Amino acid sequence: MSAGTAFRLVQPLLTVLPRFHSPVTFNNYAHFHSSSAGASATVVSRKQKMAAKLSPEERKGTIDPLLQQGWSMVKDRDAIYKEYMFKDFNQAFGFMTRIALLADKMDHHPEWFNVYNKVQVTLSSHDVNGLSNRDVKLANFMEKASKSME
Ligand code: H2B
Repeated sequence: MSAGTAFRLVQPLLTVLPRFHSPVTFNNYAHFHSSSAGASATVVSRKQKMAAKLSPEERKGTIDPLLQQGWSMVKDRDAIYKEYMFKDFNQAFGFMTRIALLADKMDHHPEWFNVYNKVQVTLSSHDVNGLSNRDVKLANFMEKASKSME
């Protein structure tokens, strides 16, 4: 391989790599393509802002209503917890599937445990080490989804 060919292959990397250090966005990832026409790369940026930890005022409007719906604060941790019970495994796993699709789209994943018809969920935002509006969004979606399984 000539030096010119090698450079053409490596060059897309040089334009892509600095973007991984962007302070305001994360989850940048790159698709690399190579064909007979040469190599190229496309950067896909999901442009998500860092979630901020909820303020005490924000908690009144968002967490308090969840605490009225069976959610509770986790001991020694800024996180919320709820246990859902379903008719059977099919319902429980159907619920989890619906949640998983949104969670992955949000890049915000629940800590959860399932056995048969029981799903125990803990929500917290690891990047801010506490509750953010992503947990509120996911919890409210869980409420809606669990009711629609009834
Ligand atoms: N889920 C939760 N609950 N908190 C996070 O901070 C988080 C996540 N971060 N899912 C995401 C994935 C991060 O680890 C990836 C690399 O984007």
